[in-house]
Amino acid sequence: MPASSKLLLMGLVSVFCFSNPSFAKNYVEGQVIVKFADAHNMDDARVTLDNTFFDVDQAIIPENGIFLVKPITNMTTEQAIQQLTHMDAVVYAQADHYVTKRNTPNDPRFQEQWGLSNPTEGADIRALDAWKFGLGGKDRAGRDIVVAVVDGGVDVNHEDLKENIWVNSGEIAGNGIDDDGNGYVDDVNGWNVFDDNGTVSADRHGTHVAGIVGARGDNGLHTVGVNWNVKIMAVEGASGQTSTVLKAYGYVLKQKQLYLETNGEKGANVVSTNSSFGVDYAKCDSGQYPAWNDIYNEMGKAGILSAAATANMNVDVDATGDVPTGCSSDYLITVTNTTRADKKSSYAGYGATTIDIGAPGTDILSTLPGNRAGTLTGTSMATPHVAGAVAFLHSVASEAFFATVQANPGDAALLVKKLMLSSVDPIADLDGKTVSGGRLNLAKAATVISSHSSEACFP
Ligand SMILES: [Ca+2]
Ligand SMILES: [Ca+2]
Ligand SMILES: [Ca+2]
Repeated sequence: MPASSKLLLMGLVSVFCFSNPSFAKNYVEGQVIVKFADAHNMDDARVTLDNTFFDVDQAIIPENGIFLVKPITNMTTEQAIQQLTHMDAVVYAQADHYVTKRNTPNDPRFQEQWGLSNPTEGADIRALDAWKFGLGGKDRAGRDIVVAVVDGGVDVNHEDLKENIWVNSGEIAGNGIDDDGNGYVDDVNGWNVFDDNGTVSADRHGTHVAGIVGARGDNGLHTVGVNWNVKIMAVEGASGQTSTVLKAYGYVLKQKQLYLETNGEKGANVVSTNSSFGVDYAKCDSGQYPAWNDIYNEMGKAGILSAAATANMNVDVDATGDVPTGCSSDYLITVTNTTRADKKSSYAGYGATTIDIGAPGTDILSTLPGNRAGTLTGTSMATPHVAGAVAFLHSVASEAFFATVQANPGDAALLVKKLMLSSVDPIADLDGKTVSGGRLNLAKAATVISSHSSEACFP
């Protein structure tokens, strides 16, 4: 399409893109629920509507005179309600509104998870409202959505995580053979870079992070993640040397590329990585750290948006530098830590051009090794809210967004980032200190991504 046509199309489409969703029709067009005064079966109801512009479609509760009525001429539902309401035989007429299941999880410690939902105080990511759109897990084609937790390991046997741990279906555990031929022997749930094998450690930090992304929801146990359902790939290799981290990301990239090349037969449908490690005071774009932007760009082109935690110090990363959160790759989304008072933590980095977004990271309850749960604080806890959100948004996205995922996964990754940054709740303490000026609002982002009808609709 010539650029001028595309611009024109964008102009036309954008008219429909950013209407407040609360103004969208919340009822079924072309049908009305009617209560008749004296009609208690289909025949009587039909007789009542003889010589009108309406017909009875269904008996709802005929004993109480309640039926579903449809206009037989061209009129809006509003006009139909108005006309029906004025008939003597009609007690009332109302629209057939959509009813949403209220998805409040039964996990016993959910009430303590202020970062997900805290209606009285705010400062949360509005997870309860987001879960009206879905609970995470699969994309529109029913394919598992995977988040790679690159950390010190994950307790893959934790009772609140094990159902949400990624399993490499082509790999047989413990037989010393690379059954799926992906270059990694016995990589059943991920990879351990330190030991060069498929056995990941039950690390405290990584287990907490994994639970924020996706502790199993509504299973009556412990906590709930941003996603009730998701697949977590455990990649152990988050410290030591840059080469260690590159091997960890290399595993993730390989699995996603295999997934794309084999149309899902092999590999894993990774859409985000979570990383909370780095090199303090390092200037990523100084020319001394080219491997970092390179790996984020390569993963990004394969459709992986990488969430990275900035420094746990009250420093301006724009000035001091930080690797990776000062790196310029478009496929990085960099995160600082917000508190229950909806302020930036005084122990967290910031940067008007380098740090993208805030997310709850102070006193965050999540899973800990040995079937436990507990509270930790840091940018490390903020970031998995964002990595988890990326996965969640893929699970509730519109058909148009999914078409982009299939045609160009890299574009889709960038769209998710733009969408998340443009749908934050602005908070004063992040104004001028982050790119977005706000804290993640999952519900707002879910509303936008689930309803957009065209790529041109994205900001
Ligand atoms: Ca393998
Ligand atoms: Ca094997
Ligand atoms: Ca749970």
